[in-house]
Amino acid sequence: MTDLVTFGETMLRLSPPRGERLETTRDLNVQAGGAESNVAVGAARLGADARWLSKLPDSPLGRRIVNELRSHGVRPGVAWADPDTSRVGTYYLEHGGSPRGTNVIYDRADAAITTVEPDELPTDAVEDAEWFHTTGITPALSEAAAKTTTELLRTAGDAGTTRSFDLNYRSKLWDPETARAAYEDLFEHVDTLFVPRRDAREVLDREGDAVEIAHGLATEFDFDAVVVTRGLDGSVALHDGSVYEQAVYEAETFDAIGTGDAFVAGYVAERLRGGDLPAALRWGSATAALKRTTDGDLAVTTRAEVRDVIEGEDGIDR
Ligand code: KDG
Repeated sequence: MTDLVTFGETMLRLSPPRGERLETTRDLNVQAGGAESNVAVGAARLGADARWLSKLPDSPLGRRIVNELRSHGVRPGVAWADPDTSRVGTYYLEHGGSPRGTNVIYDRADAAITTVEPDELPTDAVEDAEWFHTTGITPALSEAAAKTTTELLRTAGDAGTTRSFDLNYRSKLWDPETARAAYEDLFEHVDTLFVPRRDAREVLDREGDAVEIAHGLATEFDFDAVVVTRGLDGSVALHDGSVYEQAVYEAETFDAIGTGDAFVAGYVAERLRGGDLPAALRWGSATAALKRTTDGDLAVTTRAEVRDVIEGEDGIDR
């Protein structure tokens, strides 16, 4: 049995050296990036048997993505598309050039995944998994991707696979009203919801603090667990009527992209090992802290490093 299956688009992430502008740089660093594969890599690095399902052109660029994910232990389940009629999505990341510190430019319209159909994917992997994870990015990509997301969540539910969904609202892909309607249709197929507090307020139209938001969502949509992330204010989870809080572990932020995915990876990896909610929050928070210290979307960590963060072993190894 597979521990974890994720589904979603993985892009090539292209970034100029720090401080250089896209307009003028001569160099672009190439990495794989996509919320769902970021989770698969993070969890695989922490010992989970992780698969990731997607659709890519059968081209050097598509294979480039698969090779990178494989190198971290993720088993790909890819529908290969005709390279003459399909493309890889890309995203450009400038460090600098924006008061927020980073600037993301998507070039992903009509990427191969926008035509994905469930019967092109190894859906038996979802039935055979303990946990299935996807995010609110995938249904924003196209009608076909949205339908496939619903179908895979339904398949997972029928098979008794635990299903988690990270809201991951992306304002460059759709507007809050359209997103909210799509999310709410999917919620009946979700057991664990991860939602950033800001998205809960601005997209799901929720009021109050994180605990009130979690209670409201759990009551309305019957989630088994709701995890509200609050950036540097830590996270709050509601499960079986109990509320758990977790602070962030201090870390110098080198690259914040992928931090939320690292949190999910640590959380899910610990739940898969039988950890309780507080332990899962600790693993999520520690994996996220480690991710922030490194370049790239991926949480390239080890179990020992995560444990050291949790246990406060933050000295320098010499
Ligand atoms: O969570 C990180 C993602 O934002 C990044 O990997 C790119 O998947 C991505 C997206 O669609 O924004």
